[in-house]
Amino acid sequence: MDRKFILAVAQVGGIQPQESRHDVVARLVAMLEQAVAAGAKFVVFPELTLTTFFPRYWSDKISGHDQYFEREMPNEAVNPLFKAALSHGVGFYLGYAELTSDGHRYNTSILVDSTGRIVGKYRKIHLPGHADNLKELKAQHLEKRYFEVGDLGFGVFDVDGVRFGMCLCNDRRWPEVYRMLSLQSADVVVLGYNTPLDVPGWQEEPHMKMSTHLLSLAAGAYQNAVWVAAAGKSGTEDGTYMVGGSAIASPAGEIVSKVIGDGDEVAFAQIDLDYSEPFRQSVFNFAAHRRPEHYGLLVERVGRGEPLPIPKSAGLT
Ligand code: CDV
Repeated sequence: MDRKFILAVAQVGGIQPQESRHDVVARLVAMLEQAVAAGAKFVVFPELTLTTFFPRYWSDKISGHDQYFEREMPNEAVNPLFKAALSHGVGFYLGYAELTSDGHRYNTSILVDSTGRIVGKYRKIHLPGHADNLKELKAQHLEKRYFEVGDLGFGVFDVDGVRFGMCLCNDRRWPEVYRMLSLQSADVVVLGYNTPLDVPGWQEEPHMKMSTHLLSLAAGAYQNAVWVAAAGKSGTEDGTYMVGGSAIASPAGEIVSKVIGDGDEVAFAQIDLDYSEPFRQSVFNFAAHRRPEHYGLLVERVGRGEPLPIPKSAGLT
């Protein structure tokens, strides 16, 4: 890819539990072709793209939803997407549920380059929701039950000459994620998401679900001088509304492109990797201004705790 290229985010409208992967993949291919027609070189698809957002359903056995997991990637159902991308010479990001040959379940995403090779893999680290059965609720959020915490860390990968970092959904709300990726010189952070309007234990005004989503993308982009592109599932899935707003944020912290609806829709932005440079040379010149010797608490402490002791040299009694 050149220093300037067109990036697309392909939002996927609600997928019902009975919909087949073949039908979903046909929708993805149609959007990939729209993106190609607009000149895109890379397309971002959502988290758990291939099926309905199954962590809303309880199962007594962890394996009770294994029909929603992929045992290999690519596979017969997803091949048309790989083939279409290869024939057009575009790369893509895809999220899916992964069941490994030794029985581990992860919420996973991959990066595929323009030659159809999988060049990057990420397993979701910030798993939201709960593991217990809140059976009074129609839609639960059981990611903590069905997935293990990812074991691959936050990697940055070369895709056709551009450094891509990736994460998944809830990760986008955590500043540590973007900083981990930007310290490895990521140029673009891509992510997929599923954000139900109602999440057990998460009280927010409905409109805040959209504004906190966009705020997270813009803040991550600005504070790390990276481009951030996010594609969601949206619309109604089995009676549960999923927030849309698939968007691209620039290193200036602006949302420069965003879908307008909550169905299948592609949004585009002209990415200029050189646009990050003035930010990287000035206010966010990490090498010049970061002070890791004062950030120890970030890795020592997980939850909120007591204030740190004030050094004696402050002269306070
Ligand atoms: N799939 C997600 O990770 N969703 C979370 C919330 C809504 C549970 C999110 O941060 O969007």
